[in-house]
Amino acid sequence: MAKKQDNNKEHDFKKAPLTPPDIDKVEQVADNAKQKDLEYNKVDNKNKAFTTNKGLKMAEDEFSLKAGRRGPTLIEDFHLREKIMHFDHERIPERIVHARGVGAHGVFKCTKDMSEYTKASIFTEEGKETPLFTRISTVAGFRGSTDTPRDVRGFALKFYTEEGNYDIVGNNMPIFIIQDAIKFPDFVHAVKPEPDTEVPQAQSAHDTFWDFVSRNQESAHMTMWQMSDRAIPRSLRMIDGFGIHTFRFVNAEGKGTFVRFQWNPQLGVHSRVWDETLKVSGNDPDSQRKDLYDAIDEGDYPVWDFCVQLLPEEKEFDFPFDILDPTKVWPEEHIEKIKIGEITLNRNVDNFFAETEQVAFNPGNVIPGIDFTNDPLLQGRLFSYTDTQLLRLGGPNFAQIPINRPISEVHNNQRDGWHQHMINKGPVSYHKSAIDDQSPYYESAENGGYEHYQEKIDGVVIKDRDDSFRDHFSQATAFYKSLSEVEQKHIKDAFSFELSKVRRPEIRQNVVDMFANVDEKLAEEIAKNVGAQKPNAERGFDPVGVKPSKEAQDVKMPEFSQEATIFKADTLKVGIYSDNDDNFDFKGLVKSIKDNNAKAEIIQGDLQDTKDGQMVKHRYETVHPVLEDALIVVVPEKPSHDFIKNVGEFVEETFKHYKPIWVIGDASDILSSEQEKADGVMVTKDSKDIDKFIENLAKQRFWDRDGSN
Ligand code: HDE
Repeated sequence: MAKKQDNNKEHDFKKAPLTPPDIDKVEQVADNAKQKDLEYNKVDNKNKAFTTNKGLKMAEDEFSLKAGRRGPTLIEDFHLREKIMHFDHERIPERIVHARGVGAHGVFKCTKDMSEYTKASIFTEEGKETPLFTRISTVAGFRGSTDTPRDVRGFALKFYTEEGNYDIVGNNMPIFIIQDAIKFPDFVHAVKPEPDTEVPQAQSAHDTFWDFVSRNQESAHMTMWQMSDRAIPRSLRMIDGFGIHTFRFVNAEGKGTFVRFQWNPQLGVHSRVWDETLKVSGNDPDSQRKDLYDAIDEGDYPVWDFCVQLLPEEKEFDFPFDILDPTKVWPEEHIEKIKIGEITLNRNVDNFFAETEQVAFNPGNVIPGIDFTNDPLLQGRLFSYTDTQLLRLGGPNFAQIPINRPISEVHNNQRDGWHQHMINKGPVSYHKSAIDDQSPYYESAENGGYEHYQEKIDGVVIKDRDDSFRDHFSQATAFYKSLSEVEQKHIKDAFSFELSKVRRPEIRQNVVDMFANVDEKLAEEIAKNVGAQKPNAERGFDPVGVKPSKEAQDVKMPEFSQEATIFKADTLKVGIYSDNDDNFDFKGLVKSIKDNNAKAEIIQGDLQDTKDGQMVKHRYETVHPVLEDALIVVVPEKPSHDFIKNVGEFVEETFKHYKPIWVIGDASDILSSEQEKADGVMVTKDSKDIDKFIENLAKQRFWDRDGSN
């Protein structure tokens, strides 16, 4: 008999039943006001009676109401109509950019009191924790596109502070492709699939993108980053985040300080190689969202050091670049980076649509102590995000959606609109009023009311930008020169790949001419690969720009080379390629890998546990070697046909992508003699040499392997 539901019982949302793994997580964030707030909307259908949306219990949900068993369906079937109506409206417009993304909850912990510079409460008390939600995305692809195109990653943060929501809507690269918001639609039209054919999907390797780049030279610096390894991250847990724009900190005395934000992963910044990325895309288009989801689920919470660069207002004009220019970094050589906090992602979403899809970021969401500057790109963004949410989320009340609503109270005279959830009481919805004691009342700045920074502005109304924004090449060159040889080669290869896909030869020529202004040799090598003539920097220089000064070009930015990043074995995945019949001590090997904080995944012909009881994660057919960070081949005494048939591809691919290989047992049929001698390849009789292997794993890539990186 069906269980009876007690409808008279008051629904206590706070005591909504939790499944066992969730209880642990809720415990960890028990002091997290946003998690508690979200509990109010969580629904668990387990052991509940089926109802319509109006709460009517239904006896079944499989047949529409008909006139006769073989007859027509009746319009009075409210249940059918409700269900189909809801289904017909399940989709909302995807984001025009950053459509594909993954969300996670976390916490920001302040590690340094910054009250000298800002009164923003999240930055002024050491040890204070603030709940946050993040969404990490690709830019160009549609919502259903692959996770691993060559693309920038969006990295948006929503801090649920006691003073209201504060958003930093950033990217994994420190600069942007244009300087002025008015160009954004042009850029996006150029990079998205071409409008006549709607191809290519999630790729910049096509004519319109490169045409845009070569006709808009402010894109030079960002394009160099986009062609760098940063655009093909190993994992979303291994990317930086940058606020990009120059913002303003304001302290309790009203003094302003220019500030730029960035957050750096404690796992280091790591990338894939291009050939590997292409294969990952085909083999697991969801690889990066799964990677983040699994890490959080398994308790491997990713952590970022949250840092600022500060610049006193008096020093605004002391640099060879304009500090408001979003196509320029603030090199650490000029302005030091200070760690002020940590971001930890520690909870997955419960529902992708409700949280990740409906979250609405806006760089205009600020709190007292944070203000804007005249960065012309930022100014345009302040308009765009509210506008886009209005369409995407279907009305002006999107701030009431659970993932978007603040943990602080909301009181104002705004009323009505689609999907209004607040039931405001009383007759007053205007200011000023003698009824209700002038409520809601205004709060002074001293008591936490937001007041805009009183910047003095003096200028003529003009459609132009300052000459200080016109040097487009110096930092592009400085970035290139700051990279290692391997990284530089990857940039050359990326340009060559992309331009080879450009059908119009004149665009290829325009691009190499333009990039000869970044580095002549680089441009020449690309030109050779893509059938262009010897590049001509003069021809490729748009005289709207100014030539870089020597001072600007000579700046060093070693902080952006991935050679200088953190290297650890933590959370990296080791594929243990082996045979079902083997008597090997898998248990011991798996344990020692785990003891070093890495992951072990046994790969065999079928999913039967190993003889010593270890779980087999993949079959040879269901995992591609590109999805593992390193390979251990456990060679059995009598290898099966299947083992021999597949081992070649695993070794080849892992070797070709410069990753560690360890053959345990007789390697004569497994490795060529060159492979056996190569860097990062180990052959041993047994699994005792685990320490050496872990060292290799932490190193991740052995670029010297064949000279063809
Ligand atoms: Fe965005 N951007 N953007 N953008 N952006 C959007 O807002 C826009 C820019 C960034 O995970 C849209 O809700 C304009 C810079 C991220 O939900 C839209 C300009 C940076 C996300 C929009 C820029 C970003 C967006 C699309 C030029 C890095 C995803 C859907 C002035 C600092 C947020 C939406 C998420 C999303 C407009 C430039 C980052 C249309 C007009 C610079 C991470 O409002």
